Amino acid sequence: MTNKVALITGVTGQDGSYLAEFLLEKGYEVHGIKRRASSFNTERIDHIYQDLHEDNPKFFLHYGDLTDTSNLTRILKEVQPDEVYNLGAQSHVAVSFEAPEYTADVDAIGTLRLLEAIRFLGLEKKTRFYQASTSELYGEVQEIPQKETTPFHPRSPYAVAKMYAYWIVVNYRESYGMYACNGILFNHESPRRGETFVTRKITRALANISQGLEKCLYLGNMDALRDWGHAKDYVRMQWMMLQQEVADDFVIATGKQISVRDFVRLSAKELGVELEFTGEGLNEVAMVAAITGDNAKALNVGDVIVRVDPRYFRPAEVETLLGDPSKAKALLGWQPEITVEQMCAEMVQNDLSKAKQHALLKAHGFNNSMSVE
Ligand code: NDP
Ligand code: GDR
Repeated sequence: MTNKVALITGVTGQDGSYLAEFLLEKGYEVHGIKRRASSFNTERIDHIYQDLHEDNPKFFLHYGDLTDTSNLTRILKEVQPDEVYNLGAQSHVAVSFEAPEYTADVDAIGTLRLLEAIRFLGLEKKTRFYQASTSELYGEVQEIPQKETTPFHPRSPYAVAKMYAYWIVVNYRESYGMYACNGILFNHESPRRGETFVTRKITRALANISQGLEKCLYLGNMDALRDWGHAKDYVRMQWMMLQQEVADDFVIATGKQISVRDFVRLSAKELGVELEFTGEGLNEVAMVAAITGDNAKALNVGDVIVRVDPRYFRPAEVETLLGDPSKAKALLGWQPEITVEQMCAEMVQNDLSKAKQHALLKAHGFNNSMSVE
């Protein structure tokens, strides 16, 4: 057990919630920054919430925002963390084309704000810093597979902002001797993945369709290839990176890739549905070819349940990503433990159980909507 103190930005997100759990289990005192919102936004961490009136609480939440320098400085001064994990971000690539300036403010300058606050407070020799860098930096890939030395070519405002963050972390390490690391993480998912990222969109929609709650899933580029791992494996690595003697940057990936189309296929299979893909480009559809289990009660052979909608194509696409995690394996002994098939099954089962609950409520006349009288 440790008595270290950690501060996590983005604690309410997918990775933040798993990392907070992981650090609490290791005995850390964990502080997280959450944003003020008009409705509850702590669903992913409610199960680890601790009533501050109880003895010896270890988990604390602070209101804050990566766009607010004085707020970040005050929190850092109060918390005096041994480790900062900067996971907070406007993390949606497609949304970054709609809100490029905000994305740059949060993802690029937000990182600078934190580093500067650490320096300003004289914490640069005490506080270790983890930056959530991304495989999106590779964008238009220059080499397959991608490793730490592969040149960057970002393809979205999100990726360009993250590129600034990457280099400012390297710069603060080189300029001020700060212990600051970039984890260049490839896509990682889980049942806690945000509902508009493609994997969760697929598992959630297919589960709903299997229960008759939705009719059709609309997707963009199904040819895109990604190296998908499980968030639990990846947050473990975030911590490992900060426990080394010398700060360094690491690619974290599984070394395997599949297409969005294959992820659709895998998800359907987990529901007991075989799909046949026909047509090309915008006319491509996926049709139920066979039903092998008893989960897809609402479906019939011949139903078209996936179509293409051009709204989900991006102005510039990242077609293929495949990571080479050899450095992390050799220097840190890290190895992913969960395969994409296991992860997909876990996500589908989680969404299926939610869909079944909704279907049951609906069948008994309850309205699931959140309307407030
Ligand atoms: P999520 O989108 O699930 O979580 C993002 C978190 O950042 C949320 O807690 C969100 O708060 C918070 N946030 C957003 N804007 C601000 C802001 N202005 N100030 C403070 N906090 C903010 O992302 P993930 O957990 O999936 O990813 C974690 C980090 O890792 C991100 O930086 C992402 O870019 C990066 N990354 C993710 C990968 C992945 O595949 N998951 C791969 C590589 C990098 P709220 O809940 O209020 O929205
Ligand atoms: P990505 O993840 O852009 O890789 O960024 P996302 O799941 O959004 O897209 C993956 C690929 O699927 C294609 N796609 C669709 N994507 C979405 N969201 N919705 C669709 O309907 C759809 N149809 C096809 C996309 O075009 C893309 O090629 C994620 C985020 O977590 C980033 O924060 C992180 O840095 C990177 O992973 C690594």
